[in-house]
Amino acid sequence: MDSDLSLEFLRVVEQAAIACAHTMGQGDRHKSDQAAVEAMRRVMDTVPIDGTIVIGEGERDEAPMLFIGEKVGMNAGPQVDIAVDPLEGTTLCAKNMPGAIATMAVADGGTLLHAPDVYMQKIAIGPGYAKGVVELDATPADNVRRLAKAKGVDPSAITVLVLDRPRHSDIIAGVRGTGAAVRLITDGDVAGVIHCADPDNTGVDMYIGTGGAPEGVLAAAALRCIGGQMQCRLILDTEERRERARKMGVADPRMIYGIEDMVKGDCLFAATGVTTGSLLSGVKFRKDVIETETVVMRSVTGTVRYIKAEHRQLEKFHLD
Ligand code: VTB
Repeated sequence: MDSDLSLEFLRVVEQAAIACAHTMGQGDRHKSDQAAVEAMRRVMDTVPIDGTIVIGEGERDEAPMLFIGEKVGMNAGPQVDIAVDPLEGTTLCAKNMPGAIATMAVADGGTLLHAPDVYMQKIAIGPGYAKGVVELDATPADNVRRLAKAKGVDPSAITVLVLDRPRHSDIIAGVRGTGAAVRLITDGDVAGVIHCADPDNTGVDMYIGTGGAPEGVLAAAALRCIGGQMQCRLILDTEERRERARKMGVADPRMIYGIEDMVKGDCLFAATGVTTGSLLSGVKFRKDVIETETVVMRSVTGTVRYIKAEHRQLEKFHLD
């Protein structure tokens, strides 16, 4: 991870986003996902890395490409762990709703949490707060009050982002009970967590809720680069899930993971907007030009780059 592979991975997420954006609004989320996966896989193999997918499209027997354990890259250069979500928010893309992204994170080999594809409880806030100001096991109301106090504002000035699911009704009621605002999203909690890192622009102070564990590791990689706090716990509520987690190296099924437990060293995070959201603009197909917006973050330097690109050589996108 000493060498800066930002530009290489920029191309990987751009191509994945463009491929699935082509299916945007067609109502077929599997087709959208497949387009992103195939493009990501193809471009990944042109990058000079010896990569292993640790967070991917599923186990070897359930995913044809980008499965957990799959080797990717040119088999040259640094040994890296790779987490991918070629299309985070498949439904958002299929329905042409805001906030779908193509995303990935890269870190030194052996440093990313190998999370099974189960649910994960998550809480996240942005940078600038004392460690532990909010806690996964505190009540949502408590966390709002603690965060408001640390920020020096009334709870009514706090906004909490929550995935709109029936399982979150207590969280939503608890937050609202303090006078704080809840912002609901239908999908896409990788971007959701990232919103917390820039409350002045996004209006979001905190993320609370249960979403996918793979998405949790990707979000942790982003916060490792831009700062912030996160606490997570895998939901291992059946013997089968505990066994799957054990096989991936999870010794304590009740463990609370901080960012450093999920991303143990330096990392790179990249995401391209597929549909326009509050984090990134989506792919735009103009006459003879495709426009994209990508964010690339590096923890080594803390640099965050927003890259707007105009692609003119359209043959390379393999669009029919
Ligand atoms: C979560 C969230 C994702 O799907 O995995 C969610 O992390 C799944 O929750 O961002 P449900 O099973 O309740 O749909 C996303 O929203 C999109 O993949």
